[in-house]
Amino acid sequence: MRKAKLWRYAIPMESGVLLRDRRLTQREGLLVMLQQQGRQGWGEIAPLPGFSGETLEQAQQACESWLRQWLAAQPVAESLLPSVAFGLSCASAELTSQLPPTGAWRSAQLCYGDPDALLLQLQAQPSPCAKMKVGLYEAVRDGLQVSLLLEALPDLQLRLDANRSWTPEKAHQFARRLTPPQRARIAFIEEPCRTPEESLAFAAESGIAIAWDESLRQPDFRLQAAPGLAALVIKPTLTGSIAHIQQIIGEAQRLGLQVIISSALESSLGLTQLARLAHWLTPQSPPGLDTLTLMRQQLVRRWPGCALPLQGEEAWTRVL
Ligand code: OSB
Ligand code: MG
Repeated sequence: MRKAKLWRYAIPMESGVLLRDRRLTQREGLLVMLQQQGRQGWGEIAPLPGFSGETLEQAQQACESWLRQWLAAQPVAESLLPSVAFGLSCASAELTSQLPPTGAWRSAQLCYGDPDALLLQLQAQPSPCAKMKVGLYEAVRDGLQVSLLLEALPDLQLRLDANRSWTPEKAHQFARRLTPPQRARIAFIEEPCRTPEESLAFAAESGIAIAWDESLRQPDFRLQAAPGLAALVIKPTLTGSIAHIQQIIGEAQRLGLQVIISSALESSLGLTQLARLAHWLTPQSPPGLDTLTLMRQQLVRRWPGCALPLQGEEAWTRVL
């Protein structure tokens, strides 16, 4: 006997969460629950505005039609919409116990707020791993800040993310503030320049390793090793099912690339599932999931140690 439920949720965000150019006041998405033979599987389907190709309405339609076929025990293909394929694959993987319970609960810590408090927090960790957004202010200032952080924490693993914001000149100004040993200590910088070609040229010139994030979702993208390319940052909500993610990770590993599982601002439900996925599929790489503090509530399940209140079911809208 199969049963399914589908709800819409909305979670208030901390004020001032900026996403590309828009302010995100609440995070909206769908919660799906599958039931079979006394077992339950949950999934979160949350297209990210400005990043996902699909809207929440389109995701809901696709999800409803998938669920109807599943309920009728008909063979049903993965949705072509990445957020739908991902959420439904999580719910299915929980039903079959394919998704292990243990999570990679230690993420790369996002650097924001008071720099002194940040230093203290990172110093208290056994093998600190941090991620800093760059390209929002002057490139020279970014360079100085990265240099300070690396000097203050000799065993810091540091990741940077420029979200394609630098011209080749800006990228060069940034790198000039760092000595060669400091450059070598940067694990990678995500998408330093506006095109993959410029980013690869920057890696070659600066000796700073790079990672693909946005480039992975370009229609003409082909996965290839390249000098200076160290890692892929995969956001499953923007990518597809667990099986699809496994396939990309396999290809990346054959090419010698590191893979980082990362958040697309999922709720605590999606984030805990991503942490479990990371523990299972990329155990060597701390995932990029430090985004729960941008929200005011948790959903369905708590992130270990997080004190934010859990949103109750009464706040959800049942749609199936
Ligand atoms: O810039 O990589 C980004 C989250 C949502 C949308 C875009 C981005 C992010 C993150 C997630 O940075 C956190 C991480 O990757 O560590
Ligand atoms: Mg990124």
